[in-house]
Formats: sequence, C-alpha cells, structure tokens
Amino acid sequence: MPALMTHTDIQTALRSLNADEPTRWQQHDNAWLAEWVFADFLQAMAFMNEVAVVAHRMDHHPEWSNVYNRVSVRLTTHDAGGLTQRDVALAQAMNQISRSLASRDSTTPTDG
Ligand code: H2B
Repeated sequence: MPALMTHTDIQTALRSLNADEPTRWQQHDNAWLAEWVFADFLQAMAFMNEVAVVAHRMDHHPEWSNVYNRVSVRLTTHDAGGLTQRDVALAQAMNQISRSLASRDSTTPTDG
C-alpha cells in the first residue's frame, strides 16, 4: 500500500501542481479537487479518454464527472485513506494532458 504523504509533502506537491495555474488544485479533506473547462464537449471527452489510459496503466482511478465542457475531478488513494504519490503522479498527468489539449486545434470534427 502506498504511504500517506505528510502535510508538508502535500503542500509542496500542491505548490508544484499549481505553479502554472494557481487555483487549479484545491485540498479538501483527504483529497484534491480540480476542475477544467474545455472548449467544448469533445475536448472534455478527449481529456477523459487520454487520462483514462494513464489511470488504467497506473491502476489509480480518479473520481470524476463531466457536464458538457466541464470535467470535475477528485483524487485520493482509497487503499491508503488519503493522498499519496499516486495522486501526485495522476494530477501531474492530468495537468500535462490538459495543457497539451489546449494547445491543439479544436477537436470538433469538420467536413474537411
Ligand atoms: N484508485 C484510487 N484512486 N485509489 C485506490 O486506492 C485504488 C485505485 N486502488 N484504483 C486500486 C485501484 C486497487 O483497488 C486495485 C485492486 O489495485
């Protein structure tokens, strides 16, 4: 079972995760919450699909929901009862995937 992070570890990791977007990740109880607003529904789905591949590979799964172009995420390690390095790794992957999607052209299909 992965080790729970100390309070100091959690604060350090949060600062690093929020280096580019200071209010993205918030601590709430024993978990981190984040929300993204994408260009449209397909981009939100692309985000979830790319993250799903990583989460499956890591065997670490987000609690998340989607409404149109919004994706809400809660990360915690259930087996450990709180935040661990697995949550840090998945949060980093989510940041990276969302940045990469935002820099791509719209995922909306066109006739071209
Ligand atoms: N995801 C999360 N977020 N926390 C866990 O403790 C966890 C998980 N445990 N995905 C994994 C699966 C475990 O149940 C399996 C058996 O490895």
